[in-house]
Amino acid sequence: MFETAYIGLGSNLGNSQETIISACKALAQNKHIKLLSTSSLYFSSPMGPKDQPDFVNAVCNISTTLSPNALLEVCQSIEHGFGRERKAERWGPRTLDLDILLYGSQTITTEQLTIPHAGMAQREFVLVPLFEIASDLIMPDGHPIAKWVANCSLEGLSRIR
Ligand code: A4P
Ligand code: MG
Repeated sequence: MFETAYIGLGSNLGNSQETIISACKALAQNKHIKLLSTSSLYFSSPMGPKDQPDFVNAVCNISTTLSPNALLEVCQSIEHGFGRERKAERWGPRTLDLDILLYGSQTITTEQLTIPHAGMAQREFVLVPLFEIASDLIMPDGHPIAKWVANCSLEGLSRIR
């Protein structure tokens, strides 16, 4: 069974723009994943500790036969392949972060996974690229994504390409 999922990509160490583009290609190369669309790249001011470089963020839309947990494993192995080291500091700098934002219309709360991704409702660097590629999306609370975008601050966000 194919499910539609949205993945949020973020990077603020190394060549972040190249990393994000390559990570989308890596997702597309998985035989259980079809890459449907990718947003523009955006610069965004760091959420959390401010003494770190700006992030590059994007969102992509995939269709997949992988279960949510299997998709998480694929995402983590791609992060690892791009040199991601997990550090103790919360919200610190990273070469690549892949978050599963939405998986079909499922709500998941397990130790490994929270879907919809926690905090996405307040994150302009998630909502704006998501809106760009899925402007008609109905969010899990039943509201259109446009309403979520209207309710978040767009400060510190700029489209790159
Ligand atoms: N996990 C739970 N739910 C999910 C999900 N939906 N997708 C678990 C992916 N992973 C999920 O993640 C920690 C654990 O979350 C995983 O083992 C997985 O089982 P992580 O990637 O190791 O740690 P993290 O990303 O540092 O932690 P956290 O709290 O998820 O951080 P966020 O929320 O990803 O935020 N500022 C800007 N401008 N742009 C950014 O992209 N990103 C962060 C990180 C901070 N500030 C930012 C940005
Ligand atoms: Mg993460």
